Amino acid sequence: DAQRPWWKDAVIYQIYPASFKDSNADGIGDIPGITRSLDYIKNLGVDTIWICPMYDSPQIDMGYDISDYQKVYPPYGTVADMEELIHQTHSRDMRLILDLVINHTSDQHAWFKESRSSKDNAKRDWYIWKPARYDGNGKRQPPNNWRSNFGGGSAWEWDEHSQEYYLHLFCVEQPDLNWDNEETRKAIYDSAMTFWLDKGVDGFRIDTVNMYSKNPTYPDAPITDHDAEWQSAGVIYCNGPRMHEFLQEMNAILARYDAMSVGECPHTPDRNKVLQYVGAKQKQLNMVFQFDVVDIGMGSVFKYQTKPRAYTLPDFKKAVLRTQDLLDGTDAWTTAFLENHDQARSISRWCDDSPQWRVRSGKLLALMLASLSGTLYIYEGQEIGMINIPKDWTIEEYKDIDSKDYYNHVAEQSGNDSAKLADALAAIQYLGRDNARIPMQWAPAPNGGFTDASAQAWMRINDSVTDINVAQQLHDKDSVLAFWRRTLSIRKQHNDLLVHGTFRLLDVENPHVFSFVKEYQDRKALFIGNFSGEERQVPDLPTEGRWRGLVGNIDSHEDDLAPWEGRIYLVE
Ligand code: TEU
Ligand code: CA
Repeated sequence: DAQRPWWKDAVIYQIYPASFKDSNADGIGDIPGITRSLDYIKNLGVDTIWICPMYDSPQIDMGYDISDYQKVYPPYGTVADMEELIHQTHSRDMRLILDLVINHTSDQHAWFKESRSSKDNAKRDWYIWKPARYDGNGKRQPPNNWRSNFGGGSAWEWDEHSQEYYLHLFCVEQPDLNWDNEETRKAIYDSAMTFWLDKGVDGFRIDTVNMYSKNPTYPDAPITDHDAEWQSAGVIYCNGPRMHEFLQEMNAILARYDAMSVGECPHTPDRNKVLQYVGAKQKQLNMVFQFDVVDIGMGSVFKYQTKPRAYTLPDFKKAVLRTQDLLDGTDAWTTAFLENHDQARSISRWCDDSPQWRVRSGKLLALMLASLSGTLYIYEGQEIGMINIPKDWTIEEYKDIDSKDYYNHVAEQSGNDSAKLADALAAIQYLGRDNARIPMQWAPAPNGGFTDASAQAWMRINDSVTDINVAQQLHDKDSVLAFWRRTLSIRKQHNDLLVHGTFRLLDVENPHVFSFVKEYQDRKALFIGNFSGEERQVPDLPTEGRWRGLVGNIDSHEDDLAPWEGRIYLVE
């Protein structure tokens, strides 16, 4: 179909600059390291690259706290390095999208420094400032009970100097911008969007896209954690009244450059709400990342759960269905992904990362993802089957503010109770964002080939690097890497069916086997995956014709499914 926009058929590879490839032996990944790895990425069968924030930043939240949109964080390189990366990407017929982080800036951004300097500063209203409330005892209180996204603290920070609170939905050093101010919006568009679009970037992954418009009354969140002062408030501060207006405004800029957009859409389980963002006629976003799948098994108060794996396979299937059925009878578009820089590794989370099963598990997930409709996203290292941080690493090895703040919160609440802290560490090992953020495993060499043998890598290399790395897999036709390459080429070959087909879930309540049909005009494909470590019966195949095996993650001619076996069939 010649009318299809390029981003629908794209396979997008996400890069975390700090951890991808270090080119100058300072132990930190960088832009030239990405540029030098473009052929590796291209050979995988990827068309587009998304890089996480590479802007100047104090790095309190790994670059999601931006102090200057028009500069590159010096350890990563320069604007000239970015121009070279854009050029080299395009010359390989690939595209590049950047992360657009505009719900908040760093507190070190010049705008915020001005804003906090005094109540009558011209940029005061560029951020969200509110006076204190005073309780019955005359004690100063923030404007409401919202908890920030990290740790257990308030989403409001008292500014001693100007005697007001400012809002920070994430960490204290990430003040929220005031989108209701038109001048602020214009400055955001010019400095964060147009500057880079003029340099040739092909679009943006838009951070926390549904948080810009806040409910003007700033209501208290309902009490879900009775022991806590501050309450989780995502459903209150997401999807505010002016969201659609703001996004249409942004979309008009993106459209001038024919640039794509994918927005991150947390706290939005309602299909109709999602459709308002991604319906083609709404002209807001091309697609969003829904959180239905990755939020499975997370706690409602804290995402970190002391009892991991609190979910069933039917929960997983139904969540996948909610992302797939966005296409059903609509003009909307969707995404398929299991990993990113905020999530644990998919093999560890959804399958079995033991040496016995992890290769097969990685291939099973590749087959499943490649069969889903929408734009497909792969996160660095997923293509070689990287797994979570080992269980014996101590909290000192973790760097992420989200995990650290949670751990400190538990320490404080429990008075350093060692059993509670051990639980917290286990929960962080299971769901922590650092699982995705440790260095890319390039080779079975000192520092995993990520940086020079003599350098000090900014984060510890996963001990599994001796068995899981690019160098070995490039020469192994049975590797996870070889399988991803093959699977992506099959996806391209059956593009209509696998990327654009209608999704029909089968056998929903089967607790071990996941199966679904894809349909496009008179063509049909079927995915079957055994999500368990035991043999399972193949469910009754739908009766609509003769099914022929197209590809599987093991060579099997058995009727039963082996542990973690996956297959795709086509109707003859
Ligand atoms: O994440 C926003 C988000 O809603 C979550 O996935 C968040 O990471 C989670 O609540 C933490 O437990 C985006 C970025 O992807 C994330 O890396 C940033 O930290 C965050 O925005 C703030 O910019
Ligand atoms: Ca470097």
